[in-house]
Amino acid sequence: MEKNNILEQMQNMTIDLNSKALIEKAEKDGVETMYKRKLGYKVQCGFGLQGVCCRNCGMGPCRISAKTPRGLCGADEHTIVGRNYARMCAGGAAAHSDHARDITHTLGLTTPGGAYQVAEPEKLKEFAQFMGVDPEGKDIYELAHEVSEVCLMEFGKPHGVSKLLARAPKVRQDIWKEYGIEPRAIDREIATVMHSTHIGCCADIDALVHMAFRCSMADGWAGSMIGTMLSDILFGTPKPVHTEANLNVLDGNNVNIILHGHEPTLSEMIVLASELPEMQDLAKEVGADGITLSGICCTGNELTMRHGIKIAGDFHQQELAIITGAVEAMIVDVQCIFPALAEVATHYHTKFITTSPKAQITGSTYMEFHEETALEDAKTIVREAILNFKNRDASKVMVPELKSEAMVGYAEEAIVGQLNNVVNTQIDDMNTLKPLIDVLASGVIRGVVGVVGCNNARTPSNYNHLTIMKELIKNDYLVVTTGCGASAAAKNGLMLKENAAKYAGKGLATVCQLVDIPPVIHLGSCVDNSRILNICSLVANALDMDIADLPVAGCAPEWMSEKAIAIGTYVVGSGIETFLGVMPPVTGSSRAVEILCGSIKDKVGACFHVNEDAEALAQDIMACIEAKRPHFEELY
Ligand code: XCC
Ligand code: SF4
Repeated sequence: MEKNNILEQMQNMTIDLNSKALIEKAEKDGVETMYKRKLGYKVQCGFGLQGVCCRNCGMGPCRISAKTPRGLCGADEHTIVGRNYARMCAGGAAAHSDHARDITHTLGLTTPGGAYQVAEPEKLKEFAQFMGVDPEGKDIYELAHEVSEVCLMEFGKPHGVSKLLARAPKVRQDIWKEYGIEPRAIDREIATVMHSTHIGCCADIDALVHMAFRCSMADGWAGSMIGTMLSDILFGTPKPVHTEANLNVLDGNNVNIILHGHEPTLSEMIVLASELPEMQDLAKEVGADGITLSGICCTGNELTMRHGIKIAGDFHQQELAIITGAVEAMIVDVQCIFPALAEVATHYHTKFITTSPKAQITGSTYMEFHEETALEDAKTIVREAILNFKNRDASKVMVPELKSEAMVGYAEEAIVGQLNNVVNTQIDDMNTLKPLIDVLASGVIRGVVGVVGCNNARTPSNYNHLTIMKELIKNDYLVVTTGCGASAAAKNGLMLKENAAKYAGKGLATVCQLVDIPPVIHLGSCVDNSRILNICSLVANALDMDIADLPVAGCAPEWMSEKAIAIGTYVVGSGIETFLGVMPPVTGSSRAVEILCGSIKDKVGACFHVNEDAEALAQDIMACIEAKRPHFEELY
């Protein structure tokens, strides 16, 4: 292949101009990136793509084809696809929930004046009450520890179903009961899927899908919901705040520290540590002007939501960030971290620092982080980063030109409150929700769409996200977003009220001006998709409706992780029609496709819709919401 041709092909795999510039730099520097590796994967495995490869036992791998329609044990394509799909849901639920478990333990470690404190005592009291813990007369830290214990039980309690289901409208709870997908203890649902998908267990596609739903429900309506709630209690409920996004946020004269991964327990401590005078002084001593923190992936989302910390980039920009040559340290915890970062970092001075026993990576600098010694650990890590500044090689530095401004930090309270012209109101009655409901019911805003999730190398990075978001807001659909979708929106100016007139339709643009919100609203990390469940529940409860009656939809235009599949599944399970821009590996089973994209709707009131053409997917979403509107308006 001609050299220029290779470069062009790689650059065509992203629409981000900073990324294109850095892909070129990577070529010059002789560094391999995901974009280069993708070229080597011209043809992907057809069995894998269709989900019909089984390696659940040592007699396999068995692969279903016309000539071999059954595995050695006799499993057919429906069984194999169903088992693989259920295992993806279990993987995703495990990741989100294990993250939530760590946050829950951290709440148990809070002390007055300690590294971890209770930032939102009122929210804690309210949540305690909801979880059946009486806050009356208790010291706030005593209460925090008690709530921590009660929440930990949600992971492994021997009896009963998730307590958080009670947040949903009663009709919805009845639907779950009827279909039998009320999740029991989180760990139990995950273990049950792993057990049932072992060789010689479940071999019925309906039962496998059912199990996948129940497990995913444990993610959305237990793990993720606890994760978000306790993160707010520990670190503060996000409030609207200004930030900047894309790799130009790296500062040429500062020590650049990028935080990448997911759990705020680590990143919040790095923020604290880096603000200490001793660290600022040390940065000056080594010749820098100061310290710039920025984030990638959901750690970036958590930090920007709570502190306005700048968003360096998304999942597909993690290697490129190091290739700028301007990063002293990339500090990671868990999830979505390319192992490739270790190799990329060897070409530059960047320290690639892993911190979690759950995500150790060969070739990284491993500095284990413990919540018990959080601030000390964070200081050690930040010091390591600062001292690395002297190793920066100016001849290798190229910080690309572009960044965008954005308003972020819209928790449930902020969205509802902003529409009500009061930030951080208590969302407890019809009055507070009325403005939101009114603009929806009148049709000034046609509907609300959660456009969320990852970047996937099977589509040009960011293309599907932006195409769909722009089309939706142009037609007066309000977009809420989390995860790497949120980064895409922030990088491209969609999170600015000032741009509403340019991108949004007349109705939405007017609302944006009136109540001071951007047309695309940053709702947080992927765990924070539970905020979407909360808002939908609040609105449905206020109107005495089911979530499935609301003019809302979910969309994951570039999903790639197992977490995203679990999210999609619990969103469907919650009665929200869900649109995917990338086909999940289920096409090998006609039955699986039939159920997931069709008959599951009879059980839960919604299903999956897949269209790999982003423009067409946007049209599908709008058509689906429009079809819901008459019924919604009638009920209203
Ligand atoms: Fe990971 Fe959460 Fe996906 Fe981004 S969106 S690639 S899961 S960081 Ni969550
Ligand atoms: Fe093959 Fe059955 Fe073993 Fe899967 S479980 S690898 S289909 S024999």
